[in-house]
Amino acid sequence: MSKFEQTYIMIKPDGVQRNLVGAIIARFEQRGFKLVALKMVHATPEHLEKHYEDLKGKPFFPGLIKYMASGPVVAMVWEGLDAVKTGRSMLGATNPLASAPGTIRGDYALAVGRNIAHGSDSVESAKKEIAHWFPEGIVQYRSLLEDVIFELR
Ligand code: IDP
Ligand code: MG
Repeated sequence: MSKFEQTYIMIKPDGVQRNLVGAIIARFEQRGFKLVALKMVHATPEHLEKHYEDLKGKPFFPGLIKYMASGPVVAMVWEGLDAVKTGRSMLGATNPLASAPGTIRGDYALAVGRNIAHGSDSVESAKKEIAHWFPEGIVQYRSLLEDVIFELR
């Protein structure tokens, strides 16, 4: 297991349709995070209901599942210092109207129900989400940039 935290980041169907996959990946790469898993999936409603099980009962839940199942998503795991919290701050607020410019949602989105990307909200949910989307496991490798990006010694 790596000494660094991992977070589950997912480009939602609107982000894929709008050709934002490369731009979003570039932000995580440029920030200094290491990509340890990546795939495109057209998820089933059942898989998405499990991913969003904490939101079952919310009035927007059926619409959320329909939106997320409407097309493929890009599922990723990014690793690095404080990956969960920093991933969330790079995404911006849930409602893009409240997201600061410079964040992913603040730069690319306008509607809460079409907010481009997902990021885990805690280390515990990151672990659950990574296991849910990558049951096959993630990739282990040493980034040669680690010595440059982090104060390891
Ligand atoms: P998060 O994605 O910022 O963690 P959550 O509260 O976990 O926000 O909600 C999950 C997703 O559900 C949001 O990203 C958004 O796509 C959708 N959502 C949240 N609140 C609303 C709403 O009030 N209307 C429509 N969709 C919503
Ligand atoms: Mg959430």
